[in-house]
Amino acid sequence: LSIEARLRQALARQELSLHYQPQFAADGERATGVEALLRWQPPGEGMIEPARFITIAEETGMIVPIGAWVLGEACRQLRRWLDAGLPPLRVAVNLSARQLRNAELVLTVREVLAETGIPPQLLELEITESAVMDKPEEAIQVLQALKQMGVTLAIDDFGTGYSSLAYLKLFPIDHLKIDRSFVRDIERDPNDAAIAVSTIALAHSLGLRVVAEGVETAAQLQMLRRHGCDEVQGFFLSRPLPAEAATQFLLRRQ
Ligand code: G
Ligand code: G
Ligand code: MN
Ligand code: NA
Repeated sequence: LSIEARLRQALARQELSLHYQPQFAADGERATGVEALLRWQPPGEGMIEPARFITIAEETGMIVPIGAWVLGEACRQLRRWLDAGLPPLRVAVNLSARQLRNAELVLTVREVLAETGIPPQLLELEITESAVMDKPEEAIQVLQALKQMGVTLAIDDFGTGYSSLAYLKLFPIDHLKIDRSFVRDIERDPNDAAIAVSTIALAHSLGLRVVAEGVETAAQLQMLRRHGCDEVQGFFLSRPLPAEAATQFLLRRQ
């Protein structure tokens, strides 16, 4: 079977699932949301990480139906959490460039929101800097349509692509996620520290909230907090968890 056919089968046979990585207010205490991360578990095989199939899913276009499933599943999970009495938290879903260019994205999001009845602002869509900068004039229209529905929009992997905050300000973005490559050496490398700190300051001056990803140590967390980073995500706080473990985690942290 081609990988495209295997992916099609994976979707039909429910071999895909989502793991959820909690995000926290910068104090590291209160969970503010989760990022949904795709996993593929073919029967009798080990878990296949997205790094090994996302590119192929994008190239073949399979990311469009897979991405629609991810949007639906993430919102259904949030519905279950809200119904279980958890305080409102955001669920963040990664979108690929291919999805952003697909005419049906806006419709898919509208349908998922209607079906699950979750407050639109609790759905966060993460779009990489390179995906929006690929065809900025097309991206801006899609993002505006999504924003009109009330969803939260985030730029993912910020700092790894080519864009300026001034340009990004033209997009209806709410959050900026500092790429983990700048967080990794934030204590040792003055350049990385300067990039993180000035990104936080500039983002704030433009009215954007900042999420730092890849926080792996207490010292990184402390430094980010000291410089006013709003939210944090990373292995130090929690790894991505299967739905059931994420539920237990969130119930303990509420
Ligand atoms: O979960 P992990 O760190 O292995 O994710 C690797 C990459 O796959 C990340 O860049 C992440 O954004 C991407 N990814 C994870 N889940 C999804 C998804 O549902 N859709 C898309 N488009 N990308 C995803
Ligand atoms: O590109 P994106 O930011 O969507 O990538 C998310 C990926 O980052 C997930 O696959 C997740 O497993 C991974 N990740 C999350 N937290 C950490 C961390 O603290 N350190 C590292 N190295 N990877 C992380
Ligand atoms: Mn992401
Ligand atoms: Na990222």
